[in-house]
Amino acid sequence: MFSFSHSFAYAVALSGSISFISALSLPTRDQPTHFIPRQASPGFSGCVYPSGWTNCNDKDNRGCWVRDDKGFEYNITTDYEDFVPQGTTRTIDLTLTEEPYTADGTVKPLAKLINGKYPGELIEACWGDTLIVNVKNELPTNGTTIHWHGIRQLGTNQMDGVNAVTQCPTSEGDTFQYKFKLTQYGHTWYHSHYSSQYSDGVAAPLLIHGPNSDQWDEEWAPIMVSDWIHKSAFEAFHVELFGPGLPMADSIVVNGTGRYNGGGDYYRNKFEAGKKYLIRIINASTGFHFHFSIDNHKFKVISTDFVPIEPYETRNISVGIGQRYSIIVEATPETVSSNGKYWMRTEYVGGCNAALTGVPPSDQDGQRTGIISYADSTGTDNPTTTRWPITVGCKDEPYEKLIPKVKWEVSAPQNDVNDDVFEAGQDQDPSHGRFGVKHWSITDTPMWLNFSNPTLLNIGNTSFDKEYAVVDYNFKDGDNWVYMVIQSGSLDSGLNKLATAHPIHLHGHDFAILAQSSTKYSRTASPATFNLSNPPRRDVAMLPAGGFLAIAFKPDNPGVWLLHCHIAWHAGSGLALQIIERQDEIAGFIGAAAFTEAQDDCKKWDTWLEENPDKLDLSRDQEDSGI
Ligand SMILES: *[C@@H]1O[C@H](CO)[C@@H](O)[C@H](O)[C@H]1NC(C)=O
Ligand SMILES: *[C@@H]1O[C@H](CO)[C@@H](O)[C@H](O)[C@H]1NC(C)=O
Ligand SMILES: *[C@@H]1O[C@H](CO)[C@@H](O)[C@H](O)[C@H]1NC(C)=O
Ligand SMILES: *[C@@H]1O[C@H](CO)[C@@H](O)[C@H](O)[C@H]1NC(C)=O
Ligand SMILES: *[C@@H]1O[C@H](CO)[C@@H](O)[C@H](O)[C@H]1NC(C)=O
Ligand SMILES: *[C@@H]1O[C@H](CO)[C@@H](O)[C@H](O)[C@H]1NC(C)=O
Ligand SMILES: *[C@@H]1O[C@H](CO)[C@@H](O)[C@H](O)[C@H]1NC(C)=O
Ligand SMILES: *[C@@H]1O[C@H](CO)[C@@H](O)[C@H](O)[C@H]1NC(C)=O
Ligand SMILES: [Cu+2]
Repeated sequence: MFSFSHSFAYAVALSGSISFISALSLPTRDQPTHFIPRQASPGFSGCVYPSGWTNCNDKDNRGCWVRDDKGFEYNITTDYEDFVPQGTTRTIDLTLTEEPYTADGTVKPLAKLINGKYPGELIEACWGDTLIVNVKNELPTNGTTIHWHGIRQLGTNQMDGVNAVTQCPTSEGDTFQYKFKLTQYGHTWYHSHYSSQYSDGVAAPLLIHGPNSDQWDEEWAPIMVSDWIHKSAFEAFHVELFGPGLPMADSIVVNGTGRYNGGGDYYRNKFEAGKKYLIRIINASTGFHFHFSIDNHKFKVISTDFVPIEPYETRNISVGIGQRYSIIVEATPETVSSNGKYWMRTEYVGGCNAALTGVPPSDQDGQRTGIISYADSTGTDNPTTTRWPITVGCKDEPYEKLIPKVKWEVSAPQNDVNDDVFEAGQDQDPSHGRFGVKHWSITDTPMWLNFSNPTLLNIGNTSFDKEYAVVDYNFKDGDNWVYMVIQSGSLDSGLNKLATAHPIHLHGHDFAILAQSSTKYSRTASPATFNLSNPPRRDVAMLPAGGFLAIAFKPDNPGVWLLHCHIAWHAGSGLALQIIERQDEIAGFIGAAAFTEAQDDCKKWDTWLEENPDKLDLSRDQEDSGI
């Protein structure tokens, strides 16, 4: 019988004292490696595992991943929080530049690109790999950091890529090396966490091959969907704070292609009749919730963020910012179109956030953004299909449909949940923020950070600047739970916060959604409604307008972790807090080298600032929280 204490399982035991094994050495087997080719992008040569492990992932068994000669498997039911196969190390070089870019027919003069592309460089890797990513900043007037959205960063808080929290920004001409292990699988995106920078283009997909909860024949590389703004996002953010009105996006861009005032193009891809396609969607928007559908095609949803779920069938999917879904579309339309072509629709939700400018009227009905052509279709004519009768709303997929494959049973919390109720909203008292204008916040004070002073270099502190919005989670039992409630708007009316829906993202953890309600939290009645039995889990969840979100996670990852709204304008305005998890254990957990490196990088940043006052003067140019 195989036992999980086997030496090459990835083991993490974090109760009381920490024993963390970041990169277990390989079993003493032969050196040759095993190779699993997969075809998501042409440049990728496949997965590499130690000799003795064989691929068990084929089109009839997508749930299996690798198997050894004793019959042990890593598969869709393996608890990836505890057991991870031993992959390979991949090194990737990224360069950030500022240059004009045209995604929708109209030039965006100050686009900021990763390796000259938008979406930026696709990083493709495999479950259990270690990534080394060298990020070179050639942006003339901005620092940068890169955040690996949803990646656990277990024991590597300093690699989370949040300036003023885990590091100083990387300055112009400098390179920062990120190194971390991929303990999860699925797809995500990576993006800048420096002010509004990702909204200008510093965002790209990250695909980690692993098992899936249903069968498919062909896989597509991830599709990054986003709103697109022609002017600089830094200018647009100025409008968020000072008006007039709210910042508007110009178009919807599907994997880099969109239409604006008659220019640009639709996203295009092909289906072969009868095949099942694994399609991976990422909402990389700035301010924008969307519904995705393909006319006449049903599909199955198989994952929420990094969490594989029991497949369910639908015709449309509601994707909040930062969220990801994998879907399997069978190329068998319910009604065959006359020319073999079908509209792919990406509709933004009015009332959820600000509207679009410049969308061609013909595209407005259900927002036509892409064309799927069957292999046998001909001609250059557009599809003639009509939209499914769907209604769009500013909310997550139905809670009860999101059933995780690997079950989590949530036990009673270590904290009193009523001590940890946070009000997310727009603070109606301008004196609580900077510049005498209204700000978004989730603690009493809108977040405002000093790029030169990351929290990670302040972990000896007994108190923090209120604008750092630090929340102390000093709960020592990493095997058990802490709960948090996030209320949209005021619960106790102290600050008169305005209620709306927000996509809430937590770093360093997947969280269980104990409740997602559109009514106000009640300290007496709500806890009894919490779902503790394999609730949905992910790393971004919609907080319903006027309602609340109750989440649970295990404090097994000492570090400083951001929790924020993923509407970039709201995070920039201050809707964010940082959880200091097991403060006195962070230094030992991530290791002393992390701190000396962070200090060196801060020196470089400070020196660059001193030497380039004409390029960047933060007393003048910092208008947002910094994240
Ligand atoms: C899948 O993996 C789990 C644990 O990793 C193992 O217990 C189970 O037997 C595997 N399933 C199959 C069909 O081998
Ligand atoms: C970032 O760069 C933009 C130009 O693309 C500039 O307008 C803005 O002031 C810079 N902001 C910061 C904080 O570096
Ligand atoms: C989406 O864009 C990425 C990055 O440019 C590219 O590698 C990938 O192939 C595209 N995916 C699809 C499905 O078109
Ligand atoms: C992305 O998420 C935002 C905010 O939740 C939403 O407004 C927007 O419509 C989403 N975009 C898509 C294409 O689903
Ligand atoms: C999406 O499709 C499902 C299944 O076809 C349907 O029940 C549901 O009402 C649709 N959702 C919306 C928001 O229209
Ligand atoms: C808890 O959530 C899961 C996943 O959505 C669902 O299957 C289950 O029915 C829920 N249980 C209760 C008691 O609501
Ligand atoms: C930001 O932090 C640095 C380093 O701690 C400090 O020298 C500087 O005075 C701070 N700036 C402001 C505006 O507080
Ligand atoms: C940490 O504590 C010192 C000393 O009290 C204080 O000056 C500093 O501002 C604190 N750091 C933060 C990030 O609040
Ligand atoms: Cu928000």
